Amino acid sequence: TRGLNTSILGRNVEIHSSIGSTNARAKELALSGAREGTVVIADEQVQGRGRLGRSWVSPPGKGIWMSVILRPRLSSQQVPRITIMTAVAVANALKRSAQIDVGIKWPNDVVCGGKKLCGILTEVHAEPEVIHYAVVGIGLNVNLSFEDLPEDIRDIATSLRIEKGKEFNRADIIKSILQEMEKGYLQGLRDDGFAGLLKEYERRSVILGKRIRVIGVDGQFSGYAQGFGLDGSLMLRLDDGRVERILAGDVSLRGE
Ligand code: BT5
Repeated sequence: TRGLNTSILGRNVEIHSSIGSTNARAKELALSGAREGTVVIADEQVQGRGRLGRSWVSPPGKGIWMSVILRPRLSSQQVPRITIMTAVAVANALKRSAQIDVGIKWPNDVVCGGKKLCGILTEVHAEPEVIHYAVVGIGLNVNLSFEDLPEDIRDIATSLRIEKGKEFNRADIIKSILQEMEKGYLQGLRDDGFAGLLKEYERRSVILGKRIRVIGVDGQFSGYAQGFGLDGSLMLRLDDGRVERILAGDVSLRGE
């Protein structure tokens, strides 16, 4: 935490050389009362997780695999805001510490040249009106080479090293992510701050105004990505003119 310029996030950090999943560990800590802003970082994850039971490739020493415990004053409907805030924070941090311009693919991907550079996994323990805790997992490919990527994700994944042709110091990037996240957390998650944050999100969106296909919990939809709601949902204009509000799903840009 040397040189870390935050008052909440990262004041308490747990570092592991190898762990199953930093999100799983952070949830344990949150349940046993860990304070807000606690961060779990691992050099390697052997059971890194994505959404819906998918796995996250997290080889030793090559990326940022970290989870942050938050205790935001939001209702459970506003949970998607946390992912949006984090995506914007990662994008701003990457601009600052790696001089790279990235896009955001709703809901949880940070992308570069159409490939996934970073994935975000927000898990909450909540009742409808209150969130007891939220664990925000960030998986960012930093120094992986093309050969480090398993074959099955070579077409869809990238890293800072692949994009910029050089290696990066992970601690510097972690610090800027935590600083940007703290700003987003304190200013952007509030009702009056979130509209501004959404503007930044929209500016980086790679789907806004495009024709996309979404596989959501309520089925599959095709349409135009028209905008994002104040709860973090996606507004999709269907071919019959109706607008479908989608809370979570997987977006594909290619084809129909
Ligand atoms: C995500 O899920 O993108 C959320 C990833 C969150 C990872 C972090 S690491 C720290 C913390 N601890 C955890 O255990 N997890 C969090 P989803 O949108 O479901 O995307 C998962 C899909 O991305 C996989 O099915 C693969 O296709 C692809 N994938 C897996 N590993 C990848 C990698 N390293 N880089 C790019 N794509 C990857």
